[in-house]
Amino acid sequence: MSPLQMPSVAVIGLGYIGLPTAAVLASAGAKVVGVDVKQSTVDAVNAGELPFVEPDLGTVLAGAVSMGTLVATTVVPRSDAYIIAVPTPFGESHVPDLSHVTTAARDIAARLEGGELVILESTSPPGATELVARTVLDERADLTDEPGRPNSVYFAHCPERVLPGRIIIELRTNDRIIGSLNGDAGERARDLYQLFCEGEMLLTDARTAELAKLTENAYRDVNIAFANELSVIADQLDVDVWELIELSNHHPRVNILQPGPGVGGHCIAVDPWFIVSAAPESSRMIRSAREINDAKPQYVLDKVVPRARRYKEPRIAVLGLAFKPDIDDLRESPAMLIADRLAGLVPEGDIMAVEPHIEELPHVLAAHGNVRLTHFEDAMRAADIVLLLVDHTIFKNADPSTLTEGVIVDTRGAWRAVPAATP
Ligand code: SAJ
Repeated sequence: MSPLQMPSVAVIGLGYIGLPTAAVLASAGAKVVGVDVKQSTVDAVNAGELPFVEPDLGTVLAGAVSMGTLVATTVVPRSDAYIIAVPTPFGESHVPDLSHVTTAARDIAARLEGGELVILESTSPPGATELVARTVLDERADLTDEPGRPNSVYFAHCPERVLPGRIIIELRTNDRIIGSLNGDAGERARDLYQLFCEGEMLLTDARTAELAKLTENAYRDVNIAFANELSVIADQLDVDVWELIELSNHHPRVNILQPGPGVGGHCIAVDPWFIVSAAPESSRMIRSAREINDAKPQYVLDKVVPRARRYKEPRIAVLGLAFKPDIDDLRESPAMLIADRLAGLVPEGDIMAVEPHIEELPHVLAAHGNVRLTHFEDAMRAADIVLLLVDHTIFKNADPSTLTEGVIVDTRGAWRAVPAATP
């Protein structure tokens, strides 16, 4: 495509997905306007600076901003295509909250002239793309979703499936599911994503695309729940779960994932609830998996707290706060939840939180008064109890037997000699 034929694209929501998508589209030459409600995010992006940590994103962003193909603003502009990448949290009783999506749809509606493509990228429950279309058309009686007319608007759902820490590479190489709601919306979306994505473009309808994304994360959640349930069973039967899984995984058709202190992050712990909420009677296994994984932090506490209470003033090293290894992301982290509850349950304890990827203790932990951010070696030297919650490489490479004489609770199997299965 020549620069003159390049589409203009507005990306609504400059978070973990919207910003990288805007940056790779702009570096491919599209004229991109990133939109966010937060002025500080808009200012950072316009200065070519990253509002959060993600490998390689800084370079792509700075390049696009200096080329002039990416600018950020708080107001939705007129564009050929719109990508909605706003948060879709769940509210009371795990019911999805689509208010950010409908607000974005209304903002977009005000700019449409006919002929545009509106893509929903946010992870969404089945029917959300239809909701976007309905919201737009309710606002604008002069537009239609009947294809082929000058006043037609085209709607599609293209869920993101990138792994935090590998977003830029996976945006460019992962296959994309593209769900069309009307006319040739799918083909139009495919042409847009092909500007930066070398993966296969898998065209389907919008509902299937919505459910496919949720299915992927629910599948992983169910598999982790199996490992977590197994770890509790093995404990009861006095069997080493890590050895058990390692041995079972030698079977050619068995690949059990790794147990841990629970499931964190903003995706796997959230998305399965969207399926449960859409089909509550039929989602028995998916719901149980969520409950099993959500119960794991309390199981860990039930192991640690009685041990801590044997000491007058227990010194407890809590290793790791992030939601998974070698990242700084604390969102929905089971390790954070455990550290927070532990500090409350053992008020006389000295809780030494070790998280090499952050510089300041999160407010929720600092507020306890008995939690301090501590260097790994210092915490190991001083601890009566060592509670390993995240298998950061720095922890895995240490030899715990030389570091402490206290009690070790290793929730990740990081200090086992037996190599673990690939998670
Ligand atoms: N975990 C375990 N045991 C394991 C594997 C993971 O306890 O064997 C835990 C991790 O410690 C972490 C949580 O699960 O707390 C989730 O981590 P993850 O690496 O499995 O996944 P996320 O949340 O970083 O990213 C997922 C990915 N989805 C799948 O692998 C199916 C990613 O591709 C999605 O794009 C992302 O969710 C998303 O945005 O939906």
